[in-house]
Amino acid sequence: SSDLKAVLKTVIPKKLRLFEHVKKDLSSHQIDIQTVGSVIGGMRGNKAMFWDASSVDPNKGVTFHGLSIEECQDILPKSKMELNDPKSELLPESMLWFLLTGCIPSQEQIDDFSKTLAEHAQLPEYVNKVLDSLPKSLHPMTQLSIAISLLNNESVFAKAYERGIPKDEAWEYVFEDVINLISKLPAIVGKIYSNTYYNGKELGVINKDKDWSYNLSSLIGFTVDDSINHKNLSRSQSKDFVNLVRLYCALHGDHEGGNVSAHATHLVGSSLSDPYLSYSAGIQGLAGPLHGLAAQEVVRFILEMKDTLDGEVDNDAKIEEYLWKRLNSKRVIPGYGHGVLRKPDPRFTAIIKFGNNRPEEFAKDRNFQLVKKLSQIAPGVLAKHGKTKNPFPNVDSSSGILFYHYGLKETLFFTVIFGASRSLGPLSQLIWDRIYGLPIERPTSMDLKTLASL
Ligand code: FAM
Repeated sequence: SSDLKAVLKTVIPKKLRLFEHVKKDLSSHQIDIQTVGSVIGGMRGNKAMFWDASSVDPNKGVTFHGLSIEECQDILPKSKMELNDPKSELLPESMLWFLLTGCIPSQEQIDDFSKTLAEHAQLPEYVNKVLDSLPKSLHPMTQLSIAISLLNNESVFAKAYERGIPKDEAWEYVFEDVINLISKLPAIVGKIYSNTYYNGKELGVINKDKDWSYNLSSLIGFTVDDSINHKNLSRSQSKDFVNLVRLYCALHGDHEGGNVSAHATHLVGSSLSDPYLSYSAGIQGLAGPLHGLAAQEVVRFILEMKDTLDGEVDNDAKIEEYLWKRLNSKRVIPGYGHGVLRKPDPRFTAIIKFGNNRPEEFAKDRNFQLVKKLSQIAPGVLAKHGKTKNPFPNVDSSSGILFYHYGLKETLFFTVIFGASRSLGPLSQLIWDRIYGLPIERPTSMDLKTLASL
């Protein structure tokens, strides 16, 4: 990571100059009009946060420093082992580098960076022990937030702050914590998976010559070469699971600042809680069914629907009927709708493309076919239902069913992978929050009597 830090240092002065200009000359510039609707309506559409690395256009979806998903797939480095494989996907560590610095890393920089991450992957023994002591029935997302909180014990930022550090040095310690935390996520994810579903059996290894997603996949028993006892697991032999993790994690890394996980991380970090505590808060937000937990809800929903349809995944009328039943029982259609987007999520489209490009795997997968069919039918039904402002599929609509296809069938676990990936953006922003020296976040609340008397 020393190289990443060196690159970051080269971009800081220019950014700081721009920030100082904004702060000094534009602070009283009006951006938005505050309404009562926004105060009681989850601040929807309120331009009230500063977030630099990604933005979400209601019609075009996410861009990362202005680049679309396809552009990132074209430009950002892949695994050094698979340079000639056209199906090899961009690496999440390339996305992290890009989000943090705004610079496109070279292949060599990413090869080194993957190695650095793998070298710091090992968990302290007390983290393993606490995870081992948790009940298997504890939701994997709760386990994830516990593990990340525990690492606060390692925080160099927290220790430095206690010692006393000048404000403009804080980011360097935060940087160290962030890289350490992201390095350890594959091992945390692997440990939670093996404890919850395989009695703590070792399912794979950290290989220092492999990338972050490869190691994550290995630790949950998904790499053909490295996995221990691979033959005993019901797994697809395809190495494409690793590519799915790469694509999924790179795409889920950031989605501007207003979503619950990003916002929670930023808010908690603004009180100078260290990155472990801050991101643990983000994870707890991601664990809500209207946010990241939709990843698990969609798969349960698709499987249930397929059962009800008795395998007739082409039967439009039956699908419509199923959707209406769900809506009439006042339940949401998981994987549809969005707080900002007003068109199909391009991340959904990218994941569907991943499946379409692999007909040998997915052409006969009826769950995958149902996901695609649903994306044609549900928007019409939701539009007729007339409530949601966006009847189109969001990111969670497609991804889980692809994991399921490769043999990752424990639905409650899907959001944990989302949790590993969402670290990239919010933790990059946290470093920048400290570089800019942003203040503690402290909006003002209003009571009902005051609102009613307006
Ligand atoms: N099915 C049924 N009703 C829906 C709906 C859906 N998929 N999406 C929105 N609505 C309803 C919503 O419940 C609300 O009803 P009430 O007025 O009775 O409260 C109404 O439509 C207006 O909502 P909205 O303004 O269009 O959406 P919000 O910005 O309030 O909420 C979501 C956005 C994502 C929470 C909402 O669309 C939803 O609940 N979707 C299903 C869950 C889901 O897929 N979440 C994952 C989102 C994903 F992008 C992520 O964060 N990982």
